[in-house]
Amino acid sequence: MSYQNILFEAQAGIARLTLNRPDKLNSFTTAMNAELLSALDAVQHDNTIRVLVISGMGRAFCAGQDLADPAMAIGPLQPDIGNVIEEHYKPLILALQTLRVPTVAMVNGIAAGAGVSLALACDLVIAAKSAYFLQAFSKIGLIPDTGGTWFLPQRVGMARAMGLAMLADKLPADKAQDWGLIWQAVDDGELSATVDKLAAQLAQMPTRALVATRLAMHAAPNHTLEQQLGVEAGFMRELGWRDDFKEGVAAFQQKRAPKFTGQ
Ligand code: T3D
Repeated sequence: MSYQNILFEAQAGIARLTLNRPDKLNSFTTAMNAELLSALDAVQHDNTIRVLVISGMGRAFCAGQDLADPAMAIGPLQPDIGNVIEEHYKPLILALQTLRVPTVAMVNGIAAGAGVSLALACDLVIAAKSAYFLQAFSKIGLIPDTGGTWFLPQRVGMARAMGLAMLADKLPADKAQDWGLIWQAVDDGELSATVDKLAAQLAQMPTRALVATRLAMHAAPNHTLEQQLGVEAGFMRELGWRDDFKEGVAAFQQKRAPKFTGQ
């Protein structure tokens, strides 16, 4: 598929997906949502890819739903935006959460609305210190969507999640790091090199174990400790038969660096 609203490339095990509507702060249109899903599907079916990095072109990561898109039309032709969520945003977040490789959001600038949720749906979020996170929804009479009501309280606790969502204040990247919303805020000039290094590191790691870590962590809030111990046993059972586990143990015993294949 050729893309008009995103850039997508894969090299040396690292896939890079860049939202590419910089003049509209990379806000989501229906067309861009479809391209995102297509790119995620390509990652899912390419065994040579070991990590995905998502970023935005220009001064924003993503400003959420494009408010000028027909999907947000008001008046007689107004669509049911519940359907828009069901048809576009829900599959996007579920595709990211079940992706077979670890994911990194490189938040190069403004993240607002569903753009914040897109970043938070990635496994690791690295932001430029000049970036900020804005729960813009209450300003237009909506609620945090695209997983926002799920991600926010888990990461920052209910008091901060409620404050962010209701008041829609900009949360600077370094404070987002302090609050545990994101993994790391770095100087703007270091963002690209930091993410390149991280992506290269992840691309050499045991891919299936990283993804199982995501799945297990995200399953935990719905489980008792006993249930979660069972979830862990299930993943360990599966991973224990894998090449990467055998390689990891062999490398340890032979006092050498492991060579993981993602299998
Ligand atoms: O349909 C459904 O499914 C509902 C789903 C909803 C999910 C959501 O994400 S709802 C939340 C949508 N997002 C917003 O409400 C954020 C709107 N944008 C802003 O509040 C501001 O742009 C920012 C605070 C993010 C940045 O402000 P600033 O001053 O740095 O930039 P700007 O001048 O406002 O924006 C620059 C351009 O980008 C401007 O276009 P122009 O005038 O130069 O042609 C602006 O209109 C455009 N832009 C920014 N955000 C959006 C957008 N255009 C369309 N949709 C946007 N979300």
